[in-house]
Amino acid sequence: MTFISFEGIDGCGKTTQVELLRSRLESAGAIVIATREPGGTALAEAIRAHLLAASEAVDARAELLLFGAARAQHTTQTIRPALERGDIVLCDRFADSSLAYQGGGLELDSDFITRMNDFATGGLQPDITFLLDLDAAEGLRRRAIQRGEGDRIEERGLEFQRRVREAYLEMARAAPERFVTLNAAAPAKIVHNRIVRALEARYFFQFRKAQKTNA
Ligand code: Z5A
Repeated sequence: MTFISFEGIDGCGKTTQVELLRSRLESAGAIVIATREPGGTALAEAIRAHLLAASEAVDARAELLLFGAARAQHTTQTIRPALERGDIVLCDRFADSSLAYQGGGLELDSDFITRMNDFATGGLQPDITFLLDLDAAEGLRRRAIQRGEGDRIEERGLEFQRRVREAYLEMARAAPERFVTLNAAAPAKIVHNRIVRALEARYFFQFRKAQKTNA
């Protein structure tokens, strides 16, 4: 079973790294499911659309519970079946995002969020989590270049993003056996190579052939 999650503040490069790793793994012959949170099923994608573009003020507890609902559906419908088939699952955000954003950013009770996550996932945890650590201002700058206008959560601003980053760093310090923290300010190719090396060191994936091809 191999469940790999990618975490970090907005604009840290998760999506870029998921795609690079997917392509690397597939060229080495693996069957890979790349998915995301909130999302990964029709219902969870619908929740995502409401969460990121709600036209009314969203209560913080309602927001947390909607992320939890999307996670429960995603875990049951997409992630667990893929892991049971023996596929490698790459997930762009998972339960840690609620602890970082709704816990660290919105300052909701992190013990409750942990219980909600356990309830939503049935206790499923990634085997390894790559934390792409980036300065909050740089993350917002990248997102502004990319899309021009931010979504509802991005618009919470710099101080919010800083609290989110700190919450991630604290989680990574508390669980070094699961988290690999990488400097996301490095060029994308270098970050990717560090991810591949960390996976080789922990899982002995057969990347060598693909690495030679792509070098
Ligand atoms: N959220 C939450 O609050 N609670 C939860 O429980 C969950 C989520 C699950 C949507 O997530 C929102 O939901 C998010 C957290 C909240 N907050 N917001 N908004 P999302 O993952 O879909 O949104 P995001 O964090 O903003 O991700 P993103 O837009 O997909 O960005 P990214 O994946 O981190 O980065 P990227 O798209 O790969 O790259 C961003 C830009 O930087 C792009 O132009 C790249 O070309 C560039 N880039 C990438 N890597 C590099 C490097 N290494 N150097 C320079 N430039 C780079």
